Amino acid sequence: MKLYDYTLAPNPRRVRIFLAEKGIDVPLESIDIRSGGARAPEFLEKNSFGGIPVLELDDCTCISESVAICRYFEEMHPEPPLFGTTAVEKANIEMWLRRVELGFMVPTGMVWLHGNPLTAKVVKQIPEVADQYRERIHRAYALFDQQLADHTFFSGNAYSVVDAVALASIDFARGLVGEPFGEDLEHLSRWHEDVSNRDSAMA
Ligand SMILES: N[C@@H](CCC(=O)N[C@@H](CS)C(=O)NCC(=O)O)C(=O)O
Repeated sequence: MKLYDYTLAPNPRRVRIFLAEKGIDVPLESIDIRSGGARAPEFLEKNSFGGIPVLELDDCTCISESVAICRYFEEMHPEPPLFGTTAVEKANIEMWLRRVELGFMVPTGMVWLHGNPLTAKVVKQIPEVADQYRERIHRAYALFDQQLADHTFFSGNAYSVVDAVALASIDFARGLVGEPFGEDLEHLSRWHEDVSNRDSAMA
């Protein structure tokens, strides 16, 4: 088994954080996405959509999509449960995963593509598109702050896969994309400090 990875990319980091929380060790193989490694014909045989992370099992089955890879490991190693145990917990975690993905990571990706010189060759950049999505990033930050005002973690009072996904996504937005959350968002700041201080954040 191996996980195709790239240290600086946010989506493989989600999986690395998740695995660290579970205490699972998986060999990593780095794919240089900057030189198109995840779009090379031999890599497209592992993931026809391109992109990393990809988990390759010993029988050569390949699983892509960061959250799908996390779900695989949840099934194989149920403890500690990071996708919830009751029907309500599972639904709540799914709800927050979709909110982080669709309400935050999609806008972050659009600002990255349309507003960053590093991606100028990837798309025909439209600065107004970046501006619109930048607003959505900050709207999502405010909603996250509201949720974290009375919850220790994103989906309640236990650490879950949402925290792993949110930390990797938010750190990408704050860092490479250049859209940090404001210091006035005290609950989001408190959560960020807490989850960044866990050993898994270094994964
Ligand atoms: N929805 C996918 C996104 C995968 C993705 O966009 N990966 C980026 C790295 S964070 C990538 O490989 N980019 C290079 C490329 O697509 O060629 C997931 O959650 O795994």
